[in-house]
Amino acid sequence: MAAGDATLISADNEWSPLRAVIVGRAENSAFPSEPAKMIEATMPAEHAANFKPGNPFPAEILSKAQEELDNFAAILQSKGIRVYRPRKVDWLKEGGYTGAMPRDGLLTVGNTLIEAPFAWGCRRNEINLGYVDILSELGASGTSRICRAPQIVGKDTIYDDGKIKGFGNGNGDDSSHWIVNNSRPAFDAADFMRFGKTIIGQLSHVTNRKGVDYLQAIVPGGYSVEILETTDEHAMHIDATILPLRKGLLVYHPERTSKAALRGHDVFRDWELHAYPFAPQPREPPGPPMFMCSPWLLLNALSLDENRIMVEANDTQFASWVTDKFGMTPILCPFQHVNSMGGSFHCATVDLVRSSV
Ligand code: DAV
Repeated sequence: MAAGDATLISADNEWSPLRAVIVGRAENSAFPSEPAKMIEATMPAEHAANFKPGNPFPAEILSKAQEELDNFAAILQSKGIRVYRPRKVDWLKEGGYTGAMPRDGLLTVGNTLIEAPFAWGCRRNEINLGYVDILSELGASGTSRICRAPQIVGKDTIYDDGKIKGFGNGNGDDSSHWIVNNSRPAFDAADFMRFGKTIIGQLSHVTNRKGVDYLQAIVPGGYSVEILETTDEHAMHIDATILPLRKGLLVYHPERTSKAALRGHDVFRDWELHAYPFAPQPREPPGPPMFMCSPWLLLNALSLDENRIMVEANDTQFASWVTDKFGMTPILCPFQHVNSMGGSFHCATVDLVRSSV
């Protein structure tokens, strides 16, 4: 590469030193509106009534979440990480959800940034509305590749006949477990993580078999996509199920996957695999409600490198555990209003460059 020709997209894993990242923004976000069966399958039952068209998140949550995101972005910048922010969009007016959760819509694999073919209709335009400036800047470098999501031609039939008939291991007859059918490729990028040349993902209520096949077809040569067996009947995003802390060391949610399932993948053959040993406690009021997530969101940490991870300021038990057991250095950062909107540090970011070590 010529001197000065910066690498704008290059990430092969989740733990090498983070050099460039997208950090989301919260303004004007609204509860996503999708068919009731999708909301019932994926969202906490006590908050289901909020998921209707034209319903903004409470103003105080949005303003505090925006402060948290800005503060988080400033922390990353202070550590020498290049931070990109999406456009401010009126998601309420657009009938969309948010600009705070870019991880769901964009997946970096090597030098390629892949736009997710969202299952959710309300998110179909999210990347177009919020991220085109970033995509055109990154795509102009000549050293990277941007793959936009395929157009849906004609009527979207992804919800036709989708229903839960019973839950198996998620690897059998796809359509029997999930709200979405297999009529077109669908995935959320947050259902996948990079482990070198192996991408580990899961089938879920937003990721179908055709989505996995499509991803395999467009990743750069030499990368392969493997599906982890999970037992999460509400599955939507793998990033509160597994958390790699560094090369060779992974923490997992013991009710959603198992050491045996992980060991089934060659990439984990020599890894230390640790079930997180405590039941995460729900946050108590006066903290904001977790409208969209379980307390296991504490596993949704973001690694800055093989020692440092961003952890929500309330998750002190988790922070002590990774410090005492693994010698990690957690960076505690307030993020509970972002959590309230559906994700934590991993969800709210897209790694663009992680330097190889
Ligand atoms: O445990 O509620 C959160 C994943 C968010 N992307 C959970 C999964």
